[in-house]
Amino acid sequence: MNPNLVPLKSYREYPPEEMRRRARELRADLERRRSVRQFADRPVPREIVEECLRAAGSAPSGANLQPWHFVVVSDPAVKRRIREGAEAEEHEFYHGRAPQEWLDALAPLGTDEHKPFLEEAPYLIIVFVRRYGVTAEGQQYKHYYAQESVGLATGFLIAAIHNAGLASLTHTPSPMGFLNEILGRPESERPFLILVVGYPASAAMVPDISRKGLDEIATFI
Ligand code: IYR
Repeated sequence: MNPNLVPLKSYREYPPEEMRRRARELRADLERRRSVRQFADRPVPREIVEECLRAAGSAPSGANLQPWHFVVVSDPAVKRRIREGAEAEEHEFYHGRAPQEWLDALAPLGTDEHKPFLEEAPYLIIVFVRRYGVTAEGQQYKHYYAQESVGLATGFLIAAIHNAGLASLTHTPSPMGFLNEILGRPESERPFLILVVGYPASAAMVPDISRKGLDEIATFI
């Protein structure tokens, strides 16, 4: 097949000073983002979530196969079932499944098996990896770098939600198979994570953490 190429029209170059300013401003704004575990029950307009999902859907992916699916849950009854499923798994995790080293690493965060935010936040976005594609005719085809691609889309989503002025939490009860059942997703899809989305509670507390400096995370050669 011949490549199907069109001229690059969307690229914008900025003068160096503007480039510096933009790089600095986005860095400073992303540094303000914190994972939040206490949410207000204030509603969030659905269009905001839709726009953030469109941003996520613009992420690069292996062979542009876009191997992601996002299930947006606002129905209180479904949120409750997800909370129940997650808390059952988390109970196992905190009372036996997790090695002590893992529990020690989590201790500064103050997390436990109770996950009220799964009912309190207005939206749960369950991100699924489509392990393979299925055509309209039911033919299966391979996805490439599916995990990596969905990780990239999730990063875009988290940044878009932050940029819109909302808080989020990446939540990964393990194992997450119960989400397929509750949400009616096929065996071809694997839950990647739950993104909890909403306004932070007015008295929300967050762990007192810091980020590694550039010297620690990057090497220039
Ligand atoms: N899934 C558990 C444990 C947990 C694991 C990691 I890695 C974290 O960064 C935070 C929590 C929970 O949500 O409590």
